Amino acid sequence: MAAGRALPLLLLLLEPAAAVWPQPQAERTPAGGGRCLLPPRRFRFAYAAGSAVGPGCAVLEAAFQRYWALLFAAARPTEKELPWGIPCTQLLVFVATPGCNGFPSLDSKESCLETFSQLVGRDENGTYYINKTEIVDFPRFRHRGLLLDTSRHYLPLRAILETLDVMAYNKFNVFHWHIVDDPSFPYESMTFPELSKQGAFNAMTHVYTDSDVQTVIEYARMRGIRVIAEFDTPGHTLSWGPGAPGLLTPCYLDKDPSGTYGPINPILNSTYQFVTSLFKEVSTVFPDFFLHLGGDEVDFTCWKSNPKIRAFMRKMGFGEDYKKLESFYIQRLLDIISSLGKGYIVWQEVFDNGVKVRPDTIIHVWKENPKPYMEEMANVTKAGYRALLSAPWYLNRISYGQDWMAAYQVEPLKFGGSPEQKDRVIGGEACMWGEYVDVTNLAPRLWPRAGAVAERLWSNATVRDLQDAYVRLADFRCKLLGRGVRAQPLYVGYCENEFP
Ligand code: CP6
Repeated sequence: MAAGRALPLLLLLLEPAAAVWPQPQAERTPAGGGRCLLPPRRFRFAYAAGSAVGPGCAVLEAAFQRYWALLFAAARPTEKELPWGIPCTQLLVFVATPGCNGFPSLDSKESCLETFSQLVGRDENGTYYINKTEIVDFPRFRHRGLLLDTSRHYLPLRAILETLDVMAYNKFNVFHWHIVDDPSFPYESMTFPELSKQGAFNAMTHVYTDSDVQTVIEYARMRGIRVIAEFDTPGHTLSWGPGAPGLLTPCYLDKDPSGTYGPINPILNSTYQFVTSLFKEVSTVFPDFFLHLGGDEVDFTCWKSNPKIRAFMRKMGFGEDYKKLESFYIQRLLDIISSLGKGYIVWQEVFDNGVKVRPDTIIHVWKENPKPYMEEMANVTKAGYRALLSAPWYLNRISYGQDWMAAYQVEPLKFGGSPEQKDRVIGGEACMWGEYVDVTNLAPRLWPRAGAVAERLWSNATVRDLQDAYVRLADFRCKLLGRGVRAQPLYVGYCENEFP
């Protein structure tokens, strides 16, 4: 994936159209066909005449270098050029809109050297070639995300960066970083260092320092990928407790505190002072306009057991409806985030519980029951909110057989609703929750299965043929092996370049 702000790519390039994953919007072999050869030592990327972006654009220059290396990784330095055939010595890149070194955003146009790289083949003599192909390529949905969970298991920086590489190969453009949760708090906060000191699995080795976070954001930016951090509250916060005394609700057994803790305590002013300071920091560390605020799976048992919370419920006239208490917390949180100048994404419960949210809120649909997720997509968009789909794309779930097919067959707009409602579906995310995943099995569990989601979100709605997808995805998986990614097999078969 090359620049943030570039045009929908039109590659006019010099036999059967090569397999590209995800499938471009249009791909055609011109009459007469033809092939040109790419001499590794002479081949270069360059800017086309009239391009709004030229030499000095760091994002593109870096992409040129990466893709040159990817294309010719296997070329021997001494390789002599073959005297026959038409050589193609440059790929001219034309970028229609100026601007180059900013951060990608929801409105960025995207252009891809990736497509070009997948069209390059190598013949029996080891000569690189590309068949004459016309490609028009642009995404169907603007938000194509992948969630990684670094709380259930810590993922080393290297594993995150490698995942960003493979995301770019798949044209994913959002890294949803579910960075903290109940089991551990690996985010090293400058304002509240005790959070990771007390809450990380290991405060020396299993933390993300400010420099680590900056590395991730910059590495992603160079690949046209946004980083959206999730600090999930008020539930899923057990690991916050030790480093933030008084933040969590003490649970009671009959008349006495039981020693265990529940969700964030929503009835104390100190809670809101704390979240204001924390999110002030988080919103400057993560440059994306959006923060993910979670809001899912709040367990009311502990709140119900606590006499002070029950007294507060009475005072507020909430009766026995703890969803009202949850909404009370979330609304105050959302006001804080708005005052920090950020937009927010929340899990669907926030919408389901009737919290008053800003009209530009994005609702993240993840539940498969009690309501079918497509009904939820219809409801969310009917209420005027933008929606993100994840419910059918839980890659942490595994089963025997080719489960990528079910993910592939999802049609995100297949719900009853107006065209305006359909326009509010901005995309979706594949989720890799971390309960059973760490650095040892992350790559094979993600790839190529996440590719099914990538194609559904990138390619035209008409691209749904399973047999065709199988052939291209199996081929793409072999390309991933060639690029050093431990992608698991789809089914029976082999690759020319099995993993080194
Ligand atoms: N953690 C958080 C989780 C999950 C969610 N939120 C989750 C729920 C069900 C499945 C997988 C993950 N582990 N914070 C739900 C959004 Cl199957």
